[in-house]
Amino acid sequence: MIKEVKSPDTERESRVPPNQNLVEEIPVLQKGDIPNIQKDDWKLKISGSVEEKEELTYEEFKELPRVKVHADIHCVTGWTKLNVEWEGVSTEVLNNIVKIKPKAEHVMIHSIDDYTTNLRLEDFFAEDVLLADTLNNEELKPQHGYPVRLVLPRLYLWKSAKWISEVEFMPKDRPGFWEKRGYHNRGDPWKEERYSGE
Ligand SMILES: Nc1nc2c(c(=O)[nH]1)N[C@H]1C(S)=C(S)[C@@H](COP(=O)(O)O)O[C@H]1N2
Ligand SMILES: [Mo]
Repeated sequence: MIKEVKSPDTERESRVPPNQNLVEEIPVLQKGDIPNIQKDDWKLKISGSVEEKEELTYEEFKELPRVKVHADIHCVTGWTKLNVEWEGVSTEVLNNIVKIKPKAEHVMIHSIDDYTTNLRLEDFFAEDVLLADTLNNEELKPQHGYPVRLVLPRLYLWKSAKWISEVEFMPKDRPGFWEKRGYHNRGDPWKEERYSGE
């Protein structure tokens, strides 16, 4: 049986965060070109503050326990899409693959297009966070992160890195691509954490 999770924000009475507008289709946004990744060339490194680094192939990733997450998504540019179904591997499963050192408090996600995004461990390991390979019951399309993207439904979508290649556990926080460019370090849409200093 595949585990099913409802992102807690989908149970709110009012599901649209302040100053967001509903869309029907999920827009496609990234900093550059959409990379063309062959699944046999893809690997996921798990590095940084871990006892032993690991590297998963696509085949190994596909054998991990799976989860389905029902969620809404919110982009800092102002759109919200309700009722999205993601499927893949819960971030919690990484704890069965590596032993994370107690000093680790943050994580940096690295992507093939040199995109990065930083997260607190408690956000990264929330129950509705997953490494997704499926969107609305179809294999992820290249423009949405094929073969695997991170999904954090409770933070603005820039935190949900597409085309991920490495999960780096860190004792000290560092800003990622957008966080270096003035976006908020955390990005909670309900608090409108759009830009730093707000
Ligand atoms: N690797 C990578 N992931 C990324 C980005 C990017 O430029 N590169 N852009 C982010 C931003 S700003 C947004 S809004 C979402 C868009 O995801 P979508 O195209 O699936 O809607 O991807 C996020 N993940
Ligand atoms: Mo974005």
